[in-house]
Amino acid sequence: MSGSLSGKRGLVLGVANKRSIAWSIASRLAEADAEMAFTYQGGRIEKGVRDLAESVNSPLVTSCDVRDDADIARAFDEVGEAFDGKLDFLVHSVAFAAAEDLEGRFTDTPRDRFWLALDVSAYSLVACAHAAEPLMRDAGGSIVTMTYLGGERAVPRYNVMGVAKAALDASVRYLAWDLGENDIRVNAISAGPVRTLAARSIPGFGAMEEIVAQRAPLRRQIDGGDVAGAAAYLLSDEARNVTATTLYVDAGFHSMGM
Ligand code: NAD
Ligand code: 0WE
Repeated sequence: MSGSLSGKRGLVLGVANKRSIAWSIASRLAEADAEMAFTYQGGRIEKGVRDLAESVNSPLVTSCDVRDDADIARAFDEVGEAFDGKLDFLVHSVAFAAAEDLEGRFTDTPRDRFWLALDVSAYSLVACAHAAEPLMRDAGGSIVTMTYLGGERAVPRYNVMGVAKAALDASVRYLAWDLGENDIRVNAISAGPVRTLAARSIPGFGAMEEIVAQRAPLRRQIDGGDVAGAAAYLLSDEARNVTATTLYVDAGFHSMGM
């Protein structure tokens, strides 16, 4: 298939397994003939990520812990080498909070785990945008990150992740201003609950999916494919004048007051 993603080169952060939102996006982009490098965190998931990457003929799979500046610099150096110093897009699909902070009370979040959640889930976008800019500067580029309504409104138990998403959302706007002068766009996709492996481990996740299916205007749940379609649009030239925005892929749930 050829289209406005054909021949584009990108980096995808955040594939852990085949259910990851990052993988839903990557497999859709591969169908549109994009070429992608992948980073993963930790040896435990390396084999799985390598197998997935191989299935879309990826030229590069490398580890990257986004808490580590040197690791980010090395990974982006490798990307530059694999893609002749050029990068068209970046998919940032990374978040982490300690499991105990996604239950119970936000009030109980200790200082070190507050900063851990913000480091991995918000600052990492700033660090990656900084590293991507030199590779995107000549031809322009598109950066997409994944956010959630819990950064704008209080969602019980989303807690410190909500605070991290608020920081991520604001970072999107400031990055869009800075990088806009080099024709680099920065946008977020706000997805409703998607049944990824990480999400399934969250107590009460099934109940949240049901609430969305009852209350959202479209009265149904969303899946990784829905998110992938939105990402393909934002990463394509079709979205050439779209930046600093949030595209909701949540069956309309965010619009409701009751
Ligand atoms: P996932 O577990 O598949 O993806 C999260 C990724 O973050 C994993 O690949 C993990 O390896 C990576 N990660 C964690 N700590 C890292 C670190 N220190 N360095 C590098 N990578 C690290 O789960 P997902 O649901 O696909 O989440 C992807 C993104 O989508 C996240 O930003 C999440 O907040 C967002 N999101 C998810 C949902 C949902 O319901 N699943 C809804 C809206 C937004
Ligand atoms: O962003 C998310 C979840 C991201 C996430 C998931 C985990 C599970 C495993 C971050 N950190 C961790 N840490 C782990 O140890 N979502 C939007 C999905 C989600 O998570 C919730 C939600 C929703 C929706 C947690 C509580 C309430 C609602």
